[in-house]
Amino acid sequence: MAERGFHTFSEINSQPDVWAATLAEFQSLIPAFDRFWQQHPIERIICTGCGSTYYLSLVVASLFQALNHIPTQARPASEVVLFPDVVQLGDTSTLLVTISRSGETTETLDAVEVFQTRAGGPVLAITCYGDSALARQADFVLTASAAQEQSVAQTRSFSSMTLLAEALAGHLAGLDVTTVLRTLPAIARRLLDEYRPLAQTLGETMAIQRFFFLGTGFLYGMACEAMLKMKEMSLSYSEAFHALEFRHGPMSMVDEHSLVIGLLSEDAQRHEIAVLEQMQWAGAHVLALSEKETGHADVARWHEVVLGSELPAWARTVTYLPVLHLLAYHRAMANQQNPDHPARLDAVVVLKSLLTS
Ligand code: F1P
Repeated sequence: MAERGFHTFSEINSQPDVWAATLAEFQSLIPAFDRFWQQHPIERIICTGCGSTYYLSLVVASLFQALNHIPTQARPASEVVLFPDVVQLGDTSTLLVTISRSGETTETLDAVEVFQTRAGGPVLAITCYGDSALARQADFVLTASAAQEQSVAQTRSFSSMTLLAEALAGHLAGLDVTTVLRTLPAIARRLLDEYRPLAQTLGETMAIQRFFFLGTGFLYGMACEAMLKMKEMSLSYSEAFHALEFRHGPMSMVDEHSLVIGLLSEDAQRHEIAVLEQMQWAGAHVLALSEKETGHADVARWHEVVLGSELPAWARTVTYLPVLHLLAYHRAMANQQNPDHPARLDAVVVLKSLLTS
């Protein structure tokens, strides 16, 4: 049996190579995707998934809205199945984007069935398994085959499917995505090498007992995913909020045993930093992930990850993850957990179909 955390650690560190392979796979799928897109005049999109892949749906929806100006909403697959009228499934001009690492999660498969029966629109699947049940149900499949994993918690699979979504939204916006995104593997390598010591130190600081992940815009879904990684891998108290929502109640939980992690945007950074400063005054430790230095290097209990990607905000979205994966991994190890097999979790939730009476 592999050493505790072996798979998670190697999957986190393989992200630069796996991202490069994912971009190459995307490139090879572009001609077929263009044909699919031309056949289906899309006016509206619903993105769906479960757990991590629901959080990825939030990211994908924000990308489609901002880059492609297509009205898009993200819903957990169970909501699509159980509350189709609340979701409003639409008609044949609606595209369902289903996201699932395994392509075998019951609720996600059920959501496709409900959508196909009630709306009749096309289904696009984003998955790591091109031979999965979801892939067979879908009209078009984008795969990140190199990102398949042995660990229960999604790391490189999530980031690689994020990359596919970025590439898709960029391509639909008429951008040469291969050129824009080609520096991402090298950026991930640098971030993993440069910030592993910081992630390890913070992960092993047992005086920190609560983790709060804050993000806005494209980055709210990423904050949710980072929160889930911390919870799943290390069984730690971990929550995610829209950055400015944090003042409206949740901040009452902050004390000197808290780490407040800000995934800083460029557009709203001044407001996000004000929240982090307020939490630092309240005694919290702060970790700011930002494209450029924030000028807080000398502030007590303030730590920083400088992304330095030189990419537009949408393309940079995925770069926030690798260091936060390391943070969750090191806290899991310090908590004597095995991040490869988190307690009470399976890699896929397979249930009796929600549609059977
Ligand atoms: C979704 C998921 C994971 C979660 C857990 C159970 O799987 O909810 O996000 O970490 O392991 O499954 P999938 O549909 O993306 O394969």
